[in-house]
Amino acid sequence: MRKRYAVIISLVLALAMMGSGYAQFSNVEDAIRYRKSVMFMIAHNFKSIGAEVQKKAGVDQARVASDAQTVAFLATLPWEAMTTPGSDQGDTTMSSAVLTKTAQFKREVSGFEDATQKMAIAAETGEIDKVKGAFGAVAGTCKSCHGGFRKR
Ligand code: ASC
Repeated sequence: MRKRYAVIISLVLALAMMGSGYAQFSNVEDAIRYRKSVMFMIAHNFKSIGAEVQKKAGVDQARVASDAQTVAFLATLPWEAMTTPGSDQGDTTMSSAVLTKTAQFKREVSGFEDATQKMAIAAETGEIDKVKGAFGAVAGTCKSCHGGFRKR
C-alpha cells in the first residue's frame, strides 16, 4: 500500500513539474544541446518519410505513419530552448533574429507544427499521394523558417 502511494505521489510531482515549466534551461549550452538533439531527430524521421514516399513500390505504411507521428510530436519540443536568452551565441546555427523577431518566428513555428500534424493525419489514411503532398508542405515550412532564422 505504501509503495502504491509513493508511486502516485511521484507521478503527481512529475506532472506538477512539467506544468511549471520544468524544461526551462539553466544554461545556454544545455538549451543548444537540447534543441540540436530534437532538430536532429526531426530531420532523421522526416528523411525516413521522404525515402519511403519516393519508393515505386513496397512503401512501409506503418513506418510512415509512425515517423509522421514522431515528427508531429517532436515538432512541439525545441522552441523553448530557442528562446533562451544568449543562446544565439556559441556553437549554434540559430540566428539572433529568433530572439528579436519573435512574432514572425512564432508564425513560422505554428506553420511547421500545423504542417506536421496534417502529415501525421495523411499518413494515417495510408494514401501515399496525400502523404507526399503533406511532406512537401512540411519541407516548405522547414525551408521558410531556416531562410530567416538559421545562420547560413
Ligand atoms: C530536411 C532537413 C531540412 C529540411 C529542409 C527542407 O530533411 O534536414 O533542414 O528537410 O531541407 O527544405
